[in-house]
Amino acid sequence: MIRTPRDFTFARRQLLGGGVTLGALTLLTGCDVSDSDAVQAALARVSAWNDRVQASLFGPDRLAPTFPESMAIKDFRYNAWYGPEQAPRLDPADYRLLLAGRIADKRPWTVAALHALPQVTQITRHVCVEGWSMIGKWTGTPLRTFLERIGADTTARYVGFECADGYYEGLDMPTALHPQTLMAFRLHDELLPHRHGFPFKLRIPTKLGFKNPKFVTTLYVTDKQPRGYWTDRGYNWFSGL
Ligand SMILES: Nc1nc2c(c(=O)[nH]1)N[C@H]1C(S)=C(S)[C@@H](COP(=O)(O)O)O[C@H]1N2
Ligand SMILES: [Mo]
Repeated sequence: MIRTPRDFTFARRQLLGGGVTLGALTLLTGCDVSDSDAVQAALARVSAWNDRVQASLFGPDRLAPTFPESMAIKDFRYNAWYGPEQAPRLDPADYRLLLAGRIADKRPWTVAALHALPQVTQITRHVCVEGWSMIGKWTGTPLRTFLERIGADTTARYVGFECADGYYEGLDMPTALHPQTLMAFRLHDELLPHRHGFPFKLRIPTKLGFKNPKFVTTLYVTDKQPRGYWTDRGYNWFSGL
C-alpha cells in the first residue's frame, strides 16, 4: 500500500485525537502497541518525515490569504494553557528583548526602540489546532527587517524564541524571512493587550497558532532546531498552513 503525505497527516491527527484503533496503530507504525518506546520512535519518525515533506511543499514565497478589514474580529480570542488573568504583564519601563546566537549586534531592545521600527498591517486568519480560527488585524515589523537591523546571520537555519511564561518556539529561516511573518505590536489598531503578548507576539499566518509565540523575551539565531512547547508534547514541528 502506498501512503501519501495526507494519509500520514490524517493518521497523526487521528492519533492525537485519540480516535485511532490499536490495530490501525500497529498497521501504521509496524510495531506492537504494547511496546510504547517503539511506537514513540515510529511516530517520531513519521512526524520528522512529515516535517520534511511539508517544508518542501510550502515554498517560502507562498502567501497566506488576507481579508478585508470588515472581517477582522476586534475582541480576539485568547489562548494559552492558563487563564488570561495569569498572562504575564511585562512592564515597558524595564522590558528588554534579549538577543543571542548568530547575531552581530546583540544589544537588548527596549519597547520604545521596537515601536520605532517601520511597520505594516495585515489581516489574516489565525488557526489553532484546538479547533478554532479567527481573522485578526495585526500591525508590526516584518521579522526580516528586524533580523537585518540586528545583523542576524540569515544563512543560519533557525530563529528561536523564549517567552515570559516559559513558552518556547522556533521557526525555520525561510519562514522567519517570509514577508508576512511579523513582530506584531498592535492588534486591531490598539497596543497589543498583555494577554495577547505585549510587547509583541510573532504573527505568522503561514503557521498554526501555536507557532506564534507571545510576550517574547529572547530571540536567538541558530543551526540547531529549537524545541517547541507543543512540539515537545506531540505536535509536528513544521506545522504549516
Ligand atoms: N508565550 C506563549 N505564546 C503562545 C501560547 C502560549 O501559551 N504562550 N499559546 C499559543 C497558541 S496554542 C495559540 S492558539 C496562540 C493564541 O494567541 P492569542 O491569545 O493572541 O489568540 O498563542 C500561541 N503562542
Ligand atoms: Mo493554539
